[in-house]
Amino acid sequence: MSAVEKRRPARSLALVDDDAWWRRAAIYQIYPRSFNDSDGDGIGDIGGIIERLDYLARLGVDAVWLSPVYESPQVDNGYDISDYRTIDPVYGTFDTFDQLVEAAKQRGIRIIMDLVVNHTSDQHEWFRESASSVDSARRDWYWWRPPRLGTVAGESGAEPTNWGSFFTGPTWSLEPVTGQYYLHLFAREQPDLNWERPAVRHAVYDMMRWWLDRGIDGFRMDVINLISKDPDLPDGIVPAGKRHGDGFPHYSNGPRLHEFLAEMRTEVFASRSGVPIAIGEMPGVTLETAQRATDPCRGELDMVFQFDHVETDHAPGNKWSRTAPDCAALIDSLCRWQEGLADVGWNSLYLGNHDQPRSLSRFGSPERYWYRSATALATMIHMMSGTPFVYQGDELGMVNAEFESLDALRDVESLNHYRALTDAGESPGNAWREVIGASRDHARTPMPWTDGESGGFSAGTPWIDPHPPAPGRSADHQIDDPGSVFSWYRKLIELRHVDPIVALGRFRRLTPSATSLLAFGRLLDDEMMLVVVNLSDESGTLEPNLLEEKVVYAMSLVMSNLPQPPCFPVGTIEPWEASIWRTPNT
Ligand code: ISL
Repeated sequence: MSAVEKRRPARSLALVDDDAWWRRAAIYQIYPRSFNDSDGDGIGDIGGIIERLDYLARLGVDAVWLSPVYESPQVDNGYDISDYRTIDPVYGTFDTFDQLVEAAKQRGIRIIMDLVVNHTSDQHEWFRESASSVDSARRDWYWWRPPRLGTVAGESGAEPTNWGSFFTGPTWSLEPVTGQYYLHLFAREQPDLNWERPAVRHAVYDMMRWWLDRGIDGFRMDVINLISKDPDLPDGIVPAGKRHGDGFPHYSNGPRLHEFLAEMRTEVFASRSGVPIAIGEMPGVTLETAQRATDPCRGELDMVFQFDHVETDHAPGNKWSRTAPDCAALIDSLCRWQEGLADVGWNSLYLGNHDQPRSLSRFGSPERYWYRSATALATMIHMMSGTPFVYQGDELGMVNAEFESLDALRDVESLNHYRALTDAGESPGNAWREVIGASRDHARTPMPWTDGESGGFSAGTPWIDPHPPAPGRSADHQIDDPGSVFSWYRKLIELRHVDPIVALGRFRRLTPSATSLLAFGRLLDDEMMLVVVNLSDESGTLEPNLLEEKVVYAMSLVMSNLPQPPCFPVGTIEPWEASIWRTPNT
């Protein structure tokens, strides 16, 4: 292989420079409830985010994705919205929200809202009206069905389909006023909107335009690949030993998904200056669907969140059945997406979010190699092709919490799952072990701004127990320490901004599959960046024939996470070593 390949002109540079600001960007996810509390009620809020904007500016991120702050009964911490055009009082008011947008803009940070439109809260006026009568003008805004033929409403098996919900139990609940069932793929308080109805879609587009007019820069769209369902709603296959059928093939990536996304693009995004970003969360998405959805020529989304790589440490389709971490599988999965979206589409790059246990606890080695494994994982993600996302606290090397009992958990998914297990006869001990292995609450403990019990998060009692980090690892210790995890993230983000190869270079894997030692190149014109990461507690060897010898030995070191930086990229690679190399700039 020639050392420095000519980059295929797959991407339009004009697009990169003007409209597609996000190709050069790093995006920070804030889970507002756990970020910073400004009013002492124990719950993070918008005022608290404003107080920490300088921290985000220091980190250097270009945009913030804000998990939902809309009015909500908070059954699923805001992913159950009762009014899309109101800020929940727990988080603030429109005044504080507008201040946030303005203060962020002054620091060059854009605000991206979470858009949860596969479902609403059951307290949303649309649903209340829909539920009130079979003749309601909004009846068909949601999915209503009578009991299954030959059954009586309320008896077991009367649900219109046999599907199991994401949050345990059936996806249908009986509504007593009309005696019919409504569909909810998540909690019973999260009824699914019926996107088959044009009025629903246009109400959503109208709301999205309204938000963009307020000065936000785009949306992260919750489970957007679930909005088109097979209207026949067929039963799913019941896996051995399970109570419910698998409805996923019938309610995900449905027949009208691409049509709806394209319509949304035209109705909401086209002709907007500043070009807002459209990021689709798509559990279970295939590479092929992601290519179609993010092909710029088709005009749907800018990027999707796929889940393959974060499913490498559990049984297929069952997050509760954890398997040993396998960094070789993690690497192979990420590389498959790098190669799969190399010519068409764009990757979003992440290891953690508010639904995943802490990535450092899953894939790193926080006991033995806390700093090195945190920085190695970050290096792999940030130097790949795509837009990197930093989940709050990952830049501080946060790890899973040490919850001791069920009372400490808050998440509806964890609590429902525990109840289902014990109802089915599982011992409390076994149920606890299963739940705690994968609980989303691990990622939802408060940000540790300072040392000490509540970590400077709140003057009151935090809504969920804090998990104080080891001494020296809170934000105030890390921000000015050039050898901290925070500073490493800051440098990675800076590198993306200053060196076009990070945003635009073509990805090329250089090491074979099935190993946790990864070397890859990023190629642009006649230049190359070389990234080496060893995701293992064992040292490894990188053979000099990785590239042409004269190239390997001419490369200069850009960053290394070792106290004694290496002279060459090849040879012995230390446990969790990460290094970035560059052909000399010409
Ligand atoms: O969290 C998961 C598994 O533990 C995922 O299956 C998750 O439910 C899925 O990725 C969809 O997540 C999104 O929609 C949910 C919400 O609870 C999540 O917080 C959100 O990210 C329903 O709105």
